[in-house]
Amino acid sequence: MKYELPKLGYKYDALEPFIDSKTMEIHYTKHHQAYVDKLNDAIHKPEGEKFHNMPVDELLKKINSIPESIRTAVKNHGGGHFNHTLFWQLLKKDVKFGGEIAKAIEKTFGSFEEFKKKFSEVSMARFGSGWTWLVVNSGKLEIYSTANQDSPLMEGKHPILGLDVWEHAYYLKYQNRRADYVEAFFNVINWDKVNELYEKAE
Ligand code: MN3
Repeated sequence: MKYELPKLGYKYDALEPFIDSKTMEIHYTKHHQAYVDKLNDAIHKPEGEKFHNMPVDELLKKINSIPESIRTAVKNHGGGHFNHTLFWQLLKKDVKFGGEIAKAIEKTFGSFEEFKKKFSEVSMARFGSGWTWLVVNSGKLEIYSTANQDSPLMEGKHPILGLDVWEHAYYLKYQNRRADYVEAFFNVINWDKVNELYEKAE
């Protein structure tokens, strides 16, 4: 089995003006494609044979049983493939904040505004490249950040919302202004998808 770039499901300009068309195109066709290609290269080495037909989320959950010679490549590129596949599905304009996840966020963080503040602070505090996550960890909501393409799945956490804070995700439009990009992200969160993932994660 070869890992493949999943269908995006919307046009590159669907998230304008918050995430621009050119960034979407390059991010999806170049960056995500490269993670897919390099994951295929790693897993198709002889020592990866046992793992050939394993879905990418399973690879990440079992990262410590992957042979050491290919483990870093699987972590980086498998993580990149999984994280981006999730990220594309989490983006949509004009979706209302609501449902069970809204209740859980208000209960955990006090209010939507407090949640947004914490999520933004964690996004700004990531030095270099990484992701900000809202995860379900042992039944509880948690905001935290991972470096590089590390996935919450590797720690047994269930990601239900994620933000790519690598410069490649925002530099064309926002240059060094990560805070503006994070603010813009809050206009394109697909809360329906977050709700679906939240209900499955419980
Ligand atoms: Mn990216």
